[in-house]
Amino acid sequence: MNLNWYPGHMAKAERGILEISRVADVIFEVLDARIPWSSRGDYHLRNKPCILILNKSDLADRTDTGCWLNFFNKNGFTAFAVDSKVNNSSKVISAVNKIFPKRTGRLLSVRKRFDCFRAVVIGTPNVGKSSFINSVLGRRKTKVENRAGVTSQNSWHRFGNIEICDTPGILRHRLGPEVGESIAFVGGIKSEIIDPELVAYSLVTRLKELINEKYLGCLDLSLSAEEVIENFGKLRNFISPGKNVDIRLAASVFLKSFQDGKFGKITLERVNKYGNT
Ligand SMILES: Nc1nc2c(ncn2[C@@H]2O[C@H](COP(=O)(O)OP(=O)(O)OP(=O)(O)O)[C@@H](O)[C@H]2O)c(=O)[nH]1
Ligand SMILES: [Mg+2]
Repeated sequence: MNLNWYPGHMAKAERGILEISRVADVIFEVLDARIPWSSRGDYHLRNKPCILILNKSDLADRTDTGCWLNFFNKNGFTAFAVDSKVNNSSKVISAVNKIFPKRTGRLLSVRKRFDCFRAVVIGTPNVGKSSFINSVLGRRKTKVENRAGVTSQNSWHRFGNIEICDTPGILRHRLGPEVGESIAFVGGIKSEIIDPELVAYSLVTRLKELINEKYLGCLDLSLSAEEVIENFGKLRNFISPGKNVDIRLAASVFLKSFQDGKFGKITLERVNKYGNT
């Protein structure tokens, strides 16, 4: 699958993140819990402390999420899992307290306008950065949509004595094909620049590698990727005027169904393949 992973505006967005990190006390890097490896940016943002947040944990396999948290924690990160559909303020306060035990305790209690703590939220497009900020603020302050590239500029928000900055999603410059595929599977690459059929076939292939059972819901994984998508289209009655299955539509709906968790809680990357624990 050959996609243009790195559209021109990404270089600008990446420079923007480097610039904003200058004023950060801490970076919150939001990952998609279904692809913790591929959604990691590995940016070196002025050596600021970085907290990893495995978001969309409600859509990921609970055991895999536990393994990834162990892996990251063992490798020196503070990492925790969240579902941004619920309030996450206490998780953020305890993670920040862990990194800055003295300073934050004082900052959170004093609540003075200029005595604040700055957190910059970064991550791959569509991982849920803006949703995560809303879940910390307890209010819908940032724009959230289910597509990559919704946030186009930095915006600061206040939560007690924490100032928290939302930023546009960024993609790493050199993505290997497998990383790029993973990001496409969870909707992190603009739909205009992907071929839904190729992405859907690759996703079926990934699911076949991961899942030992023959069936995943209505999907018979013993069939070829093309047959799985064709059958999915037949089941949904996506028939084009020539009486054939509308494969493009079937592939698009298949991807959306996976992204919305309709096939269950599935993590697409296992820690034992990527990291030595
Ligand atoms: N199920 C579930 N959906 C989530 C969660 N967090 C975010 N979403 C959904 O994911 C989609 C993207 O969320 P955003 O917050 O806009 O993601 P973003 O990272 O800010 O995206 P960009 O600004 O485009 O980079 C939206 O449809 C959210 O409702 C979560 O924890 N669980
Ligand atoms: Mg956003």
